[in-house]
Amino acid sequence: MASGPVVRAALGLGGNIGEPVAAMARALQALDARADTTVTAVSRLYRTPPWGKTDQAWFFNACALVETALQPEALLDVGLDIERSMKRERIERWGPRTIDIDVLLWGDASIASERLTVPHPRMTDRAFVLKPLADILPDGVTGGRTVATWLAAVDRAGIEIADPDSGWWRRA
Ligand code: A4P
Ligand code: MG
Repeated sequence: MASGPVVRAALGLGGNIGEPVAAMARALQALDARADTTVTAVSRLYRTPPWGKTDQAWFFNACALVETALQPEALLDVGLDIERSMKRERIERWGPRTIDIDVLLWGDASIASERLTVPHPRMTDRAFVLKPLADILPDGVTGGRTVATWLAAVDRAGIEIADPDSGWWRRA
């Protein structure tokens, strides 16, 4: 697998069917267990109203920072493998899912390939991404503004803290 210098990347995790918290925890544990990737920070755990397609269950969401030697597409593939191993069913866009792992940021890189767009193009519109990301990277800059600034500009209505302990993912 292609690897190089260690870069800090930000990931967004979410899910709303089955046992999403256990799935997110196992995903982070699996990433942290890899020789090429270390989980360095995890947000609190949130419950969030569904965005986009609103007639579905509430989600659990969280964000994590990793230090990784994986190139961006390799990191995407690792996330997709983890999603697949948890039997996520890809039925409809923005629809229900066991677990979704998005690559939000990979260092300062801007990437627009067929399979990967980084920074994630919709992250700055989404409170369910920005709220947890602000726990761990409030001063991170994307699109010319900090995460905290983007967060202040979006509708945060309904978002709740489901677990205030950022160690939730080691216990689940
Ligand atoms: N892809 C391209 N760029 C990326 C990236 N930066 N990170 C490609 C991850 N994947 C990326 O992904 C389809 C393909 O996008 C991947 O195979 C990869 O090659 P997907 O997750 O199945 O796409 P999607 O879900 O159809 O669309 P999108 O916009 O990625 O949806 P999201 O962002 O996954 O959002 N409401 C709440 N409250 N909480 C949520 O977590 N999630 C969604 C889905 C909708 N509403 C939600 C939540
Ligand atoms: Mg996605």
